[in-house]
Amino acid sequence: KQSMLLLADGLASGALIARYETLYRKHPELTCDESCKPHNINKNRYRDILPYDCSRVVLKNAPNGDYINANFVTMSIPTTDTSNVYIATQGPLPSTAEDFWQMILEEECDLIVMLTTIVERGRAKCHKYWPEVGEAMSFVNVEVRSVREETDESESFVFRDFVLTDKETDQSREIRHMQYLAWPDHGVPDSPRLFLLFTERVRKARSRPDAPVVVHCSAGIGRTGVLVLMETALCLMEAGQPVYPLEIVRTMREQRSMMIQNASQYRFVCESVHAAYCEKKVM
Ligand code: PTR
Ligand code: PTR
Repeated sequence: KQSMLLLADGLASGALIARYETLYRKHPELTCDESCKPHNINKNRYRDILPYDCSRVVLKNAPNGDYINANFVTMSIPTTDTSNVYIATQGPLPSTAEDFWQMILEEECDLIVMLTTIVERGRAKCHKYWPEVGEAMSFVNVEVRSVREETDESESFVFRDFVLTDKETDQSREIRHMQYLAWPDHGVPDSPRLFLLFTERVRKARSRPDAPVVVHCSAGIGRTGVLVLMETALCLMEAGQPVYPLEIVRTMREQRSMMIQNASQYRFVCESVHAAYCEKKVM
């Protein structure tokens, strides 16, 4: 409750945003050396958005080397004995879609959250790394089949089901894909209500807390950071723990640089947290 009063005050006075602006966008001591090696450099969608070496996802058995622009982000929820694990990553490029699926295979992910569209304002933001319903995409180690696709009644989200097959063992499993449509990069979602609804659906779709949920947008920092902060705040509230959004951003940025791209995204998510609190009064 105390932390919610602070949050409301900070939003009203602007102090919250001022403090956000003082945070390091990138941890000064953490290196990103792997991402800049000559054989990896073209695997980055943006030259200025690179994963820290210490938390990067290292591929084990990929045909194209062990590098992908992705970081593990672990958010622990005090007193509950659980941590939510995410893999925050960029929107795959045509040349890295295979690495993306290899990562999902190796890390045993069963949920992908996509917060971008394929094209925004005429620019390519993400490669369409999945097949049409009824079709399959095949790589060296994996095959992906799309079995279902549905748009929700608000036309803001698309939900898909894929079947991923490990070609070596011939074992298959289902992957859920949840896409948020109306959320341009550098911007905020159309409405806190829809965003909250989407975040809650993501939470329900999590199979186990320790199975990493893959979250990506175009660069994998701005919108991805907003979603991770929101889910973390909801879990903290449910556990009756205080929510200090700035601390959450700091923790995220120790694991992937620049998470939550700008002050308007930070303001939006703080307002959404406050709105969720007022709706539930769970603390
Ligand atoms: N990188 C600059 C920024 O952060 O503002 C410029 C920039 C802005 C780059 C928008 C790309 C942007 O998105 P789009 O590719 O959709 O224009
Ligand atoms: N160089 C790009 C820029 O600053 O515009 C990188 C970038 C692109 C950063 C998109 C963030 C972006 O948003 P998101 O992480 O939400 O896809």
